[in-house]
Amino acid sequence: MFYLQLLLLAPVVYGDAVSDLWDKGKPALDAQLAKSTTCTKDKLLVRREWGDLSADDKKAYIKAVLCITTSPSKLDPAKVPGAKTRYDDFVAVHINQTMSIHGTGNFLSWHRYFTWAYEQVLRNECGYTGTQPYWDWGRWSANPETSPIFDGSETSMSGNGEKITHQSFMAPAGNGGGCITSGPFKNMTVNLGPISPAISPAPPANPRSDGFGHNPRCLRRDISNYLSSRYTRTQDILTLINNSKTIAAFQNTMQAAGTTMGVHAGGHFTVAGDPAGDFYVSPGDPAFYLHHSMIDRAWTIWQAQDLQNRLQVIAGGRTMMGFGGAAAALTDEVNLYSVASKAWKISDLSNACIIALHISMHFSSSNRCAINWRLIGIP
Ligand SMILES: [Cu+2]
Repeated sequence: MFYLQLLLLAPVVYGDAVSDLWDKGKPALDAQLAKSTTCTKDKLLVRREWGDLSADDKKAYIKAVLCITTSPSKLDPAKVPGAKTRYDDFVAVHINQTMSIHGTGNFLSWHRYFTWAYEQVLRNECGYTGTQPYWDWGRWSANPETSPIFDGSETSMSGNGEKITHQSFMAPAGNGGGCITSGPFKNMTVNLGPISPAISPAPPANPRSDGFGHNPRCLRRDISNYLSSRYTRTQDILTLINNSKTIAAFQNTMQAAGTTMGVHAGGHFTVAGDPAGDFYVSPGDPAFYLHHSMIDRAWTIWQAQDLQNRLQVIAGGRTMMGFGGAAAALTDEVNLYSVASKAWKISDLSNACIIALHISMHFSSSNRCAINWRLIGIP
Protein backbone atom coordinates (compact mmCIF):
# COMPACT_ATOMS: atom_id res chain seq x y z
CA MET A 1 0.00 0.00 0.00
CA PHE A 2 2.79 2.37 0.97
CA TYR A 3 4.62 1.63 -2.25
CA LEU A 4 1.46 2.08 -4.24
CA GLN A 5 1.03 5.54 -2.71
CA LEU A 6 4.59 6.43 -3.58
CA LEU A 7 3.97 5.39 -7.14
CA LEU A 8 0.82 7.47 -7.33
CA LEU A 9 2.51 10.52 -5.88
CA ALA A 10 5.57 10.35 -8.10
CA PRO A 11 5.42 12.95 -10.85
CA VAL A 12 5.01 11.41 -14.27
CA VAL A 13 7.86 12.66 -16.37
CA TYR A 14 8.53 12.09 -20.03
CA GLY A 15 11.78 10.36 -19.32
CA ASP A 16 13.58 10.47 -22.60
CA ALA A 17 17.21 11.54 -22.85
CA VAL A 18 16.47 13.65 -25.94
CA SER A 19 13.76 15.55 -24.04
CA ASP A 20 16.35 16.17 -21.33
CA LEU A 21 18.52 17.89 -23.92
CA TRP A 22 15.55 20.04 -24.80
CA ASP A 23 15.14 20.98 -21.13
CA LYS A 24 18.80 21.94 -21.07
CA GLY A 25 18.45 24.19 -24.09
CA LYS A 26 15.15 25.78 -23.21
CA PRO A 27 16.43 28.74 -21.13
CA ALA A 28 18.54 29.92 -24.06
CA LEU A 29 15.55 29.71 -26.41
CA ASP A 30 13.35 31.55 -23.93
CA ALA A 31 15.93 34.29 -23.61
CA GLN A 32 16.17 34.59 -27.38
CA LEU A 33 12.40 34.74 -27.72
CA ALA A 34 12.19 37.41 -25.03
CA LYS A 35 14.31 39.71 -27.23
CA SER A 36 11.74 39.65 -30.00
CA THR A 37 8.83 42.05 -30.14
CA THR A 38 7.02 40.26 -32.96
CA CYS A 39 7.63 36.71 -31.88
CA THR A 40 5.85 36.05 -28.63
CA LYS A 41 4.83 32.92 -26.84
CA ASP A 42 1.17 33.46 -27.55
CA LYS A 43 2.00 32.89 -31.21
CA LEU A 44 3.49 29.49 -30.54
CA LEU A 45 1.52 26.34 -31.07
CA VAL A 46 2.20 23.03 -29.43
CA ARG A 47 3.39 20.13 -31.54
CA ARG A 48 3.17 16.75 -29.86
CA GLU A 49 4.32 13.22 -30.34
CA TRP A 50 1.69 10.95 -31.91
CA GLY A 51 1.63 8.69 -28.87
CA ASP A 52 0.77 11.65 -26.62
CA LEU A 53 -2.31 12.68 -28.59
CA SER A 54 -5.78 11.67 -27.44
CA ALA A 55 -7.85 9.48 -29.75
CA ASP A 56 -9.94 12.55 -30.64
CA ASP A 57 -6.80 14.58 -31.46
CA LYS A 58 -5.53 11.82 -33.72
CA LYS A 59 -8.88 11.57 -35.48
CA ALA A 60 -8.96 15.34 -36.04
CA TYR A 61 -5.52 15.23 -37.66
CA ILE A 62 -6.44 12.19 -39.79
CA LYS A 63 -9.65 13.91 -40.89
CA ALA A 64 -7.69 16.97 -42.05
CA VAL A 65 -5.19 14.85 -43.99
CA LEU A 66 -8.05 12.92 -45.63
CA CYS A 67 -9.57 16.31 -46.47
CA ILE A 68 -6.55 17.49 -48.46
CA THR A 69 -6.31 14.12 -50.19
CA THR A 70 -9.78 14.75 -51.57
CA SER A 71 -9.79 18.53 -52.19
CA PRO A 72 -8.71 19.60 -55.69
CA SER A 73 -5.19 20.49 -56.77
CA LYS A 74 -4.34 24.14 -57.37
CA LEU A 75 -1.57 23.33 -59.84
CA ASP A 76 -1.81 23.93 -63.57
CA PRO A 77 -2.99 20.59 -65.04
CA ALA A 78 -1.06 21.33 -68.21
CA LYS A 79 2.18 21.32 -66.21
CA VAL A 80 1.42 18.64 -63.61
CA PRO A 81 -1.41 16.51 -65.02
CA GLY A 82 -0.93 13.88 -62.32
CA ALA A 83 -1.61 16.27 -59.44
CA LYS A 84 -5.27 15.64 -58.71
CA THR A 85 -5.54 16.73 -55.08
CA ARG A 86 -4.26 19.48 -52.82
CA TYR A 87 -2.19 16.79 -51.12
CA ASP A 88 -0.50 16.05 -54.47
CA ASP A 89 0.56 19.71 -54.75
CA PHE A 90 3.01 19.12 -51.90
CA VAL A 91 4.33 15.96 -53.51
CA ALA A 92 4.85 17.83 -56.79
CA VAL A 93 6.76 20.66 -55.09
CA HIS A 94 9.07 18.14 -53.43
CA ILE A 95 9.62 16.19 -56.68
CA ASN A 96 10.38 19.39 -58.54
CA GLN A 97 13.07 20.53 -56.11
CA THR A 98 14.50 17.18 -54.96
CA MET A 99 17.96 17.67 -56.42
CA SER A 100 18.41 21.06 -54.77
CA ILE A 101 17.06 20.30 -51.28
CA HIS A 102 18.87 17.13 -50.16
CA GLY A 103 22.52 16.94 -49.21
CA THR A 104 22.45 20.73 -49.57
CA GLY A 105 22.79 23.75 -47.32
CA ASN A 106 19.02 24.27 -47.35
CA PHE A 107 18.02 20.70 -46.46
CA LEU A 108 16.93 21.51 -42.90
CA SER A 109 15.35 24.91 -43.59
CA TRP A 110 13.55 23.76 -46.75
CA HIS A 111 11.96 20.78 -45.03
CA ARG A 112 11.12 22.90 -41.97
CA TYR A 113 9.22 25.33 -44.15
CA PHE A 114 7.63 22.53 -46.19
CA THR A 115 6.29 20.78 -43.07
CA TRP A 116 5.11 24.11 -41.68
CA ALA A 117 3.32 24.92 -44.97
CA TYR A 118 1.57 21.53 -44.85
CA GLU A 119 0.45 22.21 -41.29
CA GLN A 120 -0.88 25.59 -42.45
CA VAL A 121 -2.89 24.07 -45.29
CA LEU A 122 -4.41 21.51 -42.93
CA ARG A 123 -5.44 24.38 -40.68
CA ASN A 124 -6.47 26.97 -43.25
CA GLU A 125 -8.03 24.78 -45.93
CA CYS A 126 -9.33 21.84 -43.93
CA GLY A 127 -10.53 23.36 -40.67
CA TYR A 128 -7.91 21.65 -38.52
CA THR A 129 -7.26 23.38 -35.22
CA GLY A 130 -4.41 21.15 -34.04
CA THR A 131 -0.76 21.07 -35.06
CA GLN A 132 1.54 18.76 -37.02
CA PRO A 133 2.32 15.77 -34.78
CA TYR A 134 5.76 14.21 -34.79
CA TRP A 135 7.08 10.64 -34.76
CA ASP A 136 9.66 10.23 -32.03
CA TRP A 137 11.67 7.48 -33.74
CA GLY A 138 13.40 6.45 -30.54
CA ARG A 139 10.19 5.91 -28.63
CA TRP A 140 8.99 3.27 -31.10
CA SER A 141 12.28 2.00 -32.49
CA ALA A 142 11.99 -1.53 -31.08
CA ASN A 143 8.85 -2.25 -33.06
CA PRO A 144 7.39 0.55 -35.18
CA GLU A 145 4.82 -1.83 -36.67
CA THR A 146 2.99 -2.04 -33.34
CA SER A 147 3.40 1.67 -32.51
CA PRO A 148 0.27 3.83 -32.34
CA ILE A 149 1.48 5.50 -35.55
CA PHE A 150 1.54 2.33 -37.65
CA ASP A 151 -0.59 -0.23 -35.81
CA GLY A 152 -3.29 -0.07 -38.48
CA SER A 153 -6.01 1.04 -36.08
CA GLU A 154 -8.48 3.82 -36.86
CA THR A 155 -6.30 6.21 -34.84
CA SER A 156 -3.10 5.35 -36.72
CA MET A 157 -1.53 6.62 -39.94
CA SER A 158 -2.49 3.17 -41.31
CA GLY A 159 -0.46 0.01 -40.96
CA ASN A 160 1.98 -2.11 -42.89
CA GLY A 161 1.46 -3.29 -46.45
CA GLU A 162 0.05 -6.68 -47.26
CA LYS A 163 2.77 -9.31 -47.05
CA ILE A 164 4.02 -10.13 -50.53
CA THR A 165 7.20 -11.63 -51.93
CA HIS A 166 9.42 -8.62 -52.52
CA GLN A 167 12.77 -6.96 -52.06
CA SER A 168 13.30 -3.67 -50.24
CA PHE A 169 16.48 -1.95 -51.38
CA MET A 170 17.69 -0.44 -48.10
CA ALA A 171 16.95 -3.28 -45.66
CA PRO A 172 16.02 -6.95 -45.72
CA ALA A 173 12.42 -7.51 -46.81
CA GLY A 174 10.01 -6.98 -43.93
CA ASN A 175 6.49 -8.25 -43.28
CA GLY A 176 4.80 -6.05 -45.88
CA GLY A 177 5.69 -4.84 -49.34
CA GLY A 178 2.17 -4.70 -50.78
CA CYS A 179 -0.75 -2.29 -50.51
CA ILE A 180 -1.73 -1.11 -47.05
CA THR A 181 -4.97 -2.78 -46.00
CA SER A 182 -5.88 -1.18 -42.69
CA GLY A 183 -6.50 2.17 -41.06
CA PRO A 184 -7.74 5.53 -42.34
CA PHE A 185 -5.56 5.72 -45.46
CA LYS A 186 -6.17 2.24 -46.87
CA ASN A 187 -8.16 3.69 -49.78
CA MET A 188 -5.73 6.53 -50.47
CA THR A 189 -4.59 6.83 -54.08
CA VAL A 190 -0.98 7.74 -54.86
CA ASN A 191 -1.07 9.77 -58.08
CA LEU A 192 2.47 11.01 -58.84
CA GLY A 193 5.73 9.19 -59.54
CA PRO A 194 7.42 6.84 -59.08
CA ILE A 195 10.81 8.26 -60.00
CA SER A 196 13.24 6.32 -57.84
CA PRO A 197 11.35 3.34 -56.38
CA ALA A 198 13.19 1.41 -53.66
CA ILE A 199 11.12 -1.74 -53.78
CA SER A 200 10.80 -4.71 -56.13
CA PRO A 201 8.39 -5.47 -57.70
CA ALA A 202 8.42 -1.79 -58.62
CA PRO A 203 5.23 0.22 -58.95
CA PRO A 204 4.02 0.82 -62.52
CA ALA A 205 6.10 3.41 -64.37
CA ASN A 206 4.84 6.96 -64.62
CA PRO A 207 3.71 8.01 -68.10
CA ARG A 208 6.11 10.95 -67.91
CA SER A 209 9.83 10.84 -67.17
CA ASP A 210 9.50 13.73 -64.68
CA GLY A 211 6.99 11.72 -62.63
CA PHE A 212 4.27 14.38 -63.09
CA GLY A 213 1.94 12.18 -65.15
CA HIS A 214 -1.14 10.57 -63.59
CA ASN A 215 -0.30 7.12 -62.24
CA PRO A 216 -3.01 6.11 -59.75
CA ARG A 217 -2.02 3.23 -57.49
CA CYS A 218 -2.21 2.03 -53.91
CA LEU A 219 0.02 3.12 -51.04
CA ARG A 220 2.56 0.36 -50.31
CA ARG A 221 4.67 -0.07 -47.19
CA ASP A 222 7.24 -2.44 -45.82
CA ILE A 223 7.52 -1.31 -42.21
CA SER A 224 10.13 -3.19 -40.21
CA ASN A 225 12.33 -2.72 -37.17
CA TYR A 226 15.52 -3.63 -39.04
CA LEU A 227 16.68 -0.03 -39.50
CA SER A 228 14.84 1.54 -36.56
CA SER A 229 16.43 -0.81 -34.03
CA ARG A 230 19.90 -0.03 -35.42
CA TYR A 231 19.84 3.63 -36.46
CA THR A 232 16.91 5.57 -35.00
CA ARG A 233 16.99 4.61 -31.33
CA THR A 234 16.94 7.30 -28.65
CA GLN A 235 20.68 6.74 -28.20
CA ASP A 236 21.22 7.38 -31.93
CA ILE A 237 19.35 10.68 -31.76
CA LEU A 238 21.32 11.59 -28.66
CA THR A 239 24.65 10.77 -30.29
CA LEU A 240 23.69 12.80 -33.36
CA ILE A 241 22.92 15.86 -31.24
CA ASN A 242 25.81 15.52 -28.80
CA ASN A 243 28.57 14.58 -31.23
CA SER A 244 27.80 17.03 -34.02
CA LYS A 245 29.75 20.17 -33.22
CA THR A 246 29.06 21.94 -36.52
CA ILE A 247 26.01 22.29 -38.74
CA ALA A 248 27.90 20.36 -41.43
CA ALA A 249 28.45 17.42 -39.06
CA PHE A 250 24.85 17.55 -37.88
CA GLN A 251 23.20 17.63 -41.30
CA ASN A 252 25.62 15.13 -42.87
CA THR A 253 25.35 12.61 -40.03
CA MET A 254 21.58 12.95 -40.07
CA GLN A 255 21.40 12.32 -43.83
CA ALA A 256 23.96 9.52 -44.10
CA ALA A 257 22.67 6.58 -46.12
CA GLY A 258 25.64 4.31 -46.80
CA THR A 259 27.28 1.70 -44.59
CA THR A 260 25.82 3.61 -41.68
CA MET A 261 22.46 5.30 -41.80
CA GLY A 262 21.37 8.54 -40.20
CA VAL A 263 17.98 9.15 -38.65
CA HIS A 264 16.68 10.85 -41.80
CA ALA A 265 17.12 7.91 -44.17
CA GLY A 266 16.54 5.53 -41.25
CA GLY A 267 13.03 6.92 -40.71
CA HIS A 268 12.13 7.01 -44.40
CA PHE A 269 13.27 3.45 -45.02
CA THR A 270 11.67 2.12 -41.84
CA VAL A 271 8.38 2.89 -43.59
CA ALA A 272 9.75 1.96 -47.05
CA GLY A 273 7.58 0.80 -49.94
CA ASP A 274 6.02 3.15 -52.49
CA PRO A 275 6.22 6.09 -52.34
CA ALA A 276 7.80 6.36 -48.84
CA GLY A 277 11.06 4.82 -50.10
CA ASP A 278 11.18 6.99 -53.21
CA PHE A 279 13.68 9.80 -52.78
CA TYR A 280 11.59 12.18 -54.91
CA VAL A 281 8.03 11.11 -54.13
CA SER A 282 8.35 10.33 -50.39
CA PRO A 283 5.83 13.03 -49.27
CA GLY A 284 3.23 10.90 -51.07
CA ASP A 285 3.05 8.77 -47.90
CA PRO A 286 1.34 10.84 -45.18
CA ALA A 287 3.79 9.47 -42.57
CA PHE A 288 6.36 11.79 -44.20
CA TYR A 289 5.14 14.81 -42.24
CA LEU A 290 5.36 13.09 -38.85
CA HIS A 291 8.90 12.07 -39.75
CA HIS A 292 9.96 15.54 -40.85
CA SER A 293 8.34 17.17 -37.84
CA MET A 294 10.77 15.05 -35.79
CA ILE A 295 13.68 16.06 -38.05
CA ASP A 296 12.71 19.64 -37.25
CA ARG A 297 12.57 18.86 -33.53
CA ALA A 298 16.04 17.29 -33.62
CA TRP A 299 17.43 20.39 -35.38
CA THR A 300 15.86 22.67 -32.79
CA ILE A 301 17.27 20.68 -29.89
CA TRP A 302 20.70 20.71 -31.55
CA GLN A 303 20.50 24.48 -32.05
CA ALA A 304 19.40 25.02 -28.46
CA GLN A 305 22.51 23.31 -27.05
CA ASP A 306 24.64 26.28 -28.12
CA LEU A 307 22.11 28.74 -29.44
CA GLN A 308 24.28 31.77 -30.12
CA ASN A 309 26.66 29.73 -32.24
CA ARG A 310 24.04 27.56 -33.92
CA LEU A 311 21.22 29.93 -34.74
CA GLN A 312 22.56 31.40 -37.97
CA VAL A 313 24.91 28.85 -39.47
CA ILE A 314 25.03 27.17 -42.83
CA ALA A 315 27.17 24.63 -44.66
CA GLY A 316 26.83 22.68 -47.88
CA GLY A 317 26.09 23.45 -51.49
CA ARG A 318 23.12 24.46 -53.56
CA THR A 319 22.81 21.19 -55.44
CA MET A 320 22.72 17.58 -54.32
CA MET A 321 25.87 16.84 -52.28
CA GLY A 322 27.29 20.14 -53.48
CA PHE A 323 29.20 18.53 -56.33
CA GLY A 324 30.58 21.27 -58.50
CA GLY A 325 28.02 23.74 -57.22
CA ALA A 326 28.19 27.01 -55.37
CA ALA A 327 28.04 27.09 -51.60
CA ALA A 328 24.65 27.77 -50.06
CA ALA A 329 24.22 31.06 -48.20
CA LEU A 330 21.92 32.20 -45.40
CA THR A 331 20.54 34.75 -47.84
CA ASP A 332 19.39 32.05 -50.27
CA GLU A 333 15.64 31.86 -50.66
CA VAL A 334 13.41 28.90 -49.96
CA ASN A 335 10.39 28.98 -52.25
CA LEU A 336 7.52 26.51 -52.12
CA TYR A 337 5.53 28.17 -54.92
CA SER A 338 2.03 26.71 -55.02
CA VAL A 339 1.86 25.51 -51.41
CA ALA A 340 3.07 28.62 -49.56
CA SER A 341 2.69 32.21 -50.55
CA LYS A 342 6.05 33.62 -49.62
CA ALA A 343 9.71 32.83 -50.24
CA TRP A 344 11.82 33.02 -47.09
CA LYS A 345 15.53 33.37 -46.64
CA ILE A 346 17.32 30.48 -44.96
CA SER A 347 18.34 32.93 -42.24
CA ASP A 348 14.66 33.55 -41.45
CA LEU A 349 13.97 29.85 -41.26
CA SER A 350 16.91 29.35 -38.90
CA ASN A 351 15.71 32.12 -36.62
CA ALA A 352 14.64 31.51 -33.05
CA CYS A 353 11.27 32.96 -33.87
CA ILE A 354 10.32 30.00 -35.95
CA ILE A 355 12.32 27.20 -34.50
CA ALA A 356 10.13 24.62 -32.91
CA LEU A 357 10.24 24.91 -29.18
CA HIS A 358 9.95 21.63 -27.40
CA ILE A 359 8.85 21.90 -23.85
CA SER A 360 8.47 18.89 -21.65
CA MET A 361 5.42 19.41 -19.51
CA HIS A 362 5.25 17.28 -16.42
CA PHE A 363 1.70 16.35 -15.62
CA SER A 364 0.62 14.83 -12.37
CA SER A 365 -1.85 12.52 -14.08
CA SER A 366 -1.01 9.54 -16.21
CA ASN A 367 -0.62 11.97 -19.07
CA ARG A 368 2.93 11.61 -20.41
CA CYS A 369 3.49 14.56 -22.60
CA ALA A 370 6.40 15.94 -24.52
CA ILE A 371 5.31 19.28 -25.79
CA ASN A 372 6.73 21.13 -28.70
CA TRP A 373 5.96 24.81 -29.00
CA ARG A 374 5.98 26.16 -32.48
CA LEU A 375 5.33 29.57 -33.87
CA ILE A 376 2.40 29.54 -36.21
CA GLY A 377 2.97 32.85 -37.95
CA ILE A 378 6.40 33.64 -39.25
CA PRO A 379 7.06 37.23 -38.16
CU1 LIG B 1 12.87 15.64 -48.88
